[in-house]
Amino acid sequence: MNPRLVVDPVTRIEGHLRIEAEVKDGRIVDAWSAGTMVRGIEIILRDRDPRDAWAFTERVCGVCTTVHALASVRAVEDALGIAIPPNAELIRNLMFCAQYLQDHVVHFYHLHALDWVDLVSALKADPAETSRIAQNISPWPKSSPQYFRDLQKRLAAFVEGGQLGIFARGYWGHPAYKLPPEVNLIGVAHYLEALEWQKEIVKVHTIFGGKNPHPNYLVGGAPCSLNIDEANAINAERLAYVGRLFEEARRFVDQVYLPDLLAVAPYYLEWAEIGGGVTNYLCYGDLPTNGFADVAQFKLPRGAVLDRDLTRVHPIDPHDPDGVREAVSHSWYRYTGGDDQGLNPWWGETTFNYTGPRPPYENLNVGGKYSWLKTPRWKGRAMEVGPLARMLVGYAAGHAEIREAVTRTLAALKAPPAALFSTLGRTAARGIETQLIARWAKEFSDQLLANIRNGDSRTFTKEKWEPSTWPAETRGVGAAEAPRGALAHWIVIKSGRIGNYQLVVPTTWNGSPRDAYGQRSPYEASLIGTPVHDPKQPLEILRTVHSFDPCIACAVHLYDDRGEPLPEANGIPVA
Ligand code: NFE
Ligand code: MG
Repeated sequence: MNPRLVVDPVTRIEGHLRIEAEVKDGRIVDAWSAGTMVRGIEIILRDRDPRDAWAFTERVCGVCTTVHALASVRAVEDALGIAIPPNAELIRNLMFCAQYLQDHVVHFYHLHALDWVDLVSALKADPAETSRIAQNISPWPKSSPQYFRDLQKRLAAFVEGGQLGIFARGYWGHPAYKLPPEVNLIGVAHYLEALEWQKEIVKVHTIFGGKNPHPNYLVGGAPCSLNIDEANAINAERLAYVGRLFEEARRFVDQVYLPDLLAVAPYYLEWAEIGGGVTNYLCYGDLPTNGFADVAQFKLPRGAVLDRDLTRVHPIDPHDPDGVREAVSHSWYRYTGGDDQGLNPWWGETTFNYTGPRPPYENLNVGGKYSWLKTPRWKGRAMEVGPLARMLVGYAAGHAEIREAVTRTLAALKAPPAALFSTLGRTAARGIETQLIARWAKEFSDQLLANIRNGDSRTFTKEKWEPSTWPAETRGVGAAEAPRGALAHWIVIKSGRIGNYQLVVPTTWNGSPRDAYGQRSPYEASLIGTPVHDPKQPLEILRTVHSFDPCIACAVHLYDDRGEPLPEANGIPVA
């Protein structure tokens, strides 16, 4: 028998992730996380026009669509010293908020909920009792006994027809599912409603960026014109539409997402003691309100929490060459100066070196290289990034709104702050954050309207647009908070072209393999101690891994049309 439990592919995520775990006496004692798809974006970018980089990097991923474009234009603006007009900042913030609202809601319902909600158990629910519970937790109107009865009939026809489709291989009936049938039925109802709703909020991207996924960006501003009275511009009618989309989003978050989170969590409070993982948390911060240089005015604060000490926030400087470094000791890459040295991304290298087993194989060679993700560290430490990191850093920084939202949620769950350092804490933090984002979106859209009314319709600057005005060599960092966590792009511009370009993305931080010192990254660390009731149905592994919301496409990239890693990429055979 395989000595390790293997989950490959992990589903309900973005990309290709493999988890191997050693289980002893019903608990995980060691774990390995591997991205099984190779990246190439950093190679594709070499020698291109830096003003085009956003269009390539944005296509790393269609899930966190837009954040890589944002990090990219910021990197170029940082390198060239370009300050964007206030309206461009607001438009970018609004696109950011739309992205978070969609991404977090979709994660909760479509990627994570079925780890906690037993779809098949919902068939046993009493529709009248379901309605009573739904009306007790929220004023959301779709809550009549008839509504739930109809839904249950549809679900029953689906299950009896043997056509479970994407739900066919679920672990339905697993004893770790604890919700009463009625709460399961509410979960199924909102799964379907969220699917409908999420296609609305992304229209914000089509208004400001022309399309979704992958809306347009612009070095120096935002690629749209503002004019209240002009039919082809962002006019009063479109701005009112944006306002309505955000209002509906706020209602959905306040009346569906958060009540569901608070209704489900009490059945799973043991998960507030499972899945903590590493003890350090990092945020670059985002949602600037006075230019990206004025970090103190960010809505999402920058900083690090170390050793879970919430009394202190440590400063983070993305420009510090000794801050973020990436090594490839256990990654299928090669560094010219040795794989164990951490390289700051400005000097980063992307050279493939596949030494892994050929399929079919039983196990990864975890003593050697075993992932396409590199291993980033901040001053040598493994850092968790994401909603939990943002809420912890905001809380520790004394950010009033974050503190209030975190405290209120903990009080509702009767849980101490230490409960945050867990699988449940990660999932709760994402919900808390979504609620804050929904409020801030309104502030940004009001501010944009006020600016236009006051006669400011500028959305971009042409300053430093011409490469003839650029220095012969310059470097920059574009830092951002993607939904899954701290994201930054490092760029070196030489003679008007990209000399080097490196992305260090949230899932690289969280899902990376061990470093040269054997320190585990967040996924691997968080799985230790996780119970596994039945190795054939590792539901518990999914709970913890999904709580991070993995996106492996962001973290690695590129396959050829037969599914083989590109053999001659970078001029070096990969095997
Ligand atoms: Ni493809 Fe991504 C986010 C980024 S993840 S989803 O959020 O950046 O690592
Ligand atoms: Mg990279």
